[in-house]
Amino acid sequence: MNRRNLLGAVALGGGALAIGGIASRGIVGGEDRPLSLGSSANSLRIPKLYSGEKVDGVRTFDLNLRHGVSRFLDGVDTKTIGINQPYLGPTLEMHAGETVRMNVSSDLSETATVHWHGFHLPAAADGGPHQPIAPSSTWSPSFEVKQRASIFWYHSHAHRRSGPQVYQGLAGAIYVRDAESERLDLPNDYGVDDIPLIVQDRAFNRDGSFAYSTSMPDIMTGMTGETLLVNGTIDPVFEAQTDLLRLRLLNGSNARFYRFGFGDGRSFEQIASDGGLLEQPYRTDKLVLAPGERAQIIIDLSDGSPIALMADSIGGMGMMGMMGTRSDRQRFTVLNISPAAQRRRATPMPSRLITLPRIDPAVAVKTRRFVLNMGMGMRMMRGGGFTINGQSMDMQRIDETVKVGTTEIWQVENASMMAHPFHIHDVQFRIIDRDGQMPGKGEQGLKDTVVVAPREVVRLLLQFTDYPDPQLPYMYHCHILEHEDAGMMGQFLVTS
Ligand SMILES: [Cu+2]
Repeated sequence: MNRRNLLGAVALGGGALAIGGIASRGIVGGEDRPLSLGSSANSLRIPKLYSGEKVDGVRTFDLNLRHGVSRFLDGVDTKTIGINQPYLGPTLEMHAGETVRMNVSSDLSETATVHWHGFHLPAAADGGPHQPIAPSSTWSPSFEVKQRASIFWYHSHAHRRSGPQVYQGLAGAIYVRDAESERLDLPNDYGVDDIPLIVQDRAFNRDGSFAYSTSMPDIMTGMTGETLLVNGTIDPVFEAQTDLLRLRLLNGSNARFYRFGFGDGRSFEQIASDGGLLEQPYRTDKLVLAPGERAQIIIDLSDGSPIALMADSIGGMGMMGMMGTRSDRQRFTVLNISPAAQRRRATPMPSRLITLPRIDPAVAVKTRRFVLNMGMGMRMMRGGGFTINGQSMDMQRIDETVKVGTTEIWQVENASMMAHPFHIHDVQFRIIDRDGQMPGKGEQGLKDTVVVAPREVVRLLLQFTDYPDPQLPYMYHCHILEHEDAGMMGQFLVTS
């Protein structure tokens, strides 16, 4: 931890003491002891920023998957999974153009994987179900960071076990930096005015354990819970030291969709989508993120009043709601923001951010259709109902083969009764249209996960620029993790 972040952490701890007398230990991640988190007004945990070590010019990260114990609720412990810590992992910081090596060791009792969500990399380094990490073994992929600056994330993608492993905590954020974004006058001070928010809903049993369920209704709707964790914090408070605050929102939930907005209805600037900055800030007062999606926003606190980032639970359920057994909470407080009396003054926001290349959909050599469906009745009961183009995931079957160096249109159609976030590995794509209409301004940048509503047709433009491999596939799938685990996933090769 550098000095700046240490000061930030101390300031946060002080804020928490002023508000609720909550113990300030465990605010910055990285400790192995159980975290002391009460049930109200806790300081927001900021994951430790971890930049690895340069070894022979390669930025090297040592990541250890482990079982842990965390205290989210008063008086009871929760068994969790974390990376280098009891729950979740550090925020990995890396730079576009450099080579990284990830030494991922596992002390877990079951096979896991770590997928670098949103990264353009060789299939062998992707961390999908074909790169299992057995207990007591180490997986060490190396790849060049070819991403634009944004928030990405790493999480379990184990075959049929992504849902329970991510639920227990096998996830963390990645900050990719690049020269173009660093030149812009945007809040950029990690833990001070640039904050990752990993938003996850969880259900707990009375003994404190996570209530992860594989009942049919929970698989159909995806696993939801009534308690919101933000970076592993319940009811978090953040004391802002600056007028402008940049929040990097990551929907790390297994299944819940959120519409974010502020309690007082104020507008904010959205500056980035999943894979990078938008061309210009987009002023709005609401923002929808499905599981897997990210966005960055900048909020102006110069009026000094405390505000709350809220999230309404939306979508997804559709007609499935009537089949669910648990009540569904509709509105969550994500983060209480308390501006400090002394704050760094706001500077004007840049009106332009970056320029993205224009790609003409007419250059696409092929259009592929992907029809998402959930079979009903007996087929669903037997667990074979989650399909893409009528087929459930089969590790031995290659569904699509793409030629390297080509541009394609992928047309994703939702034939089911609930919305699905469709995620594609290896590429950052652009949304051409939704039912023939231009996507909203917040979706006109780089994306790797896209919501497809019931009966909607979404067309995506993808460029497959490199990394041919005749054998190892990439995945495409629904990012409701219970749907992915139940088979709503397929595999594509990129070949020369
Ligand atoms: Cu789905």
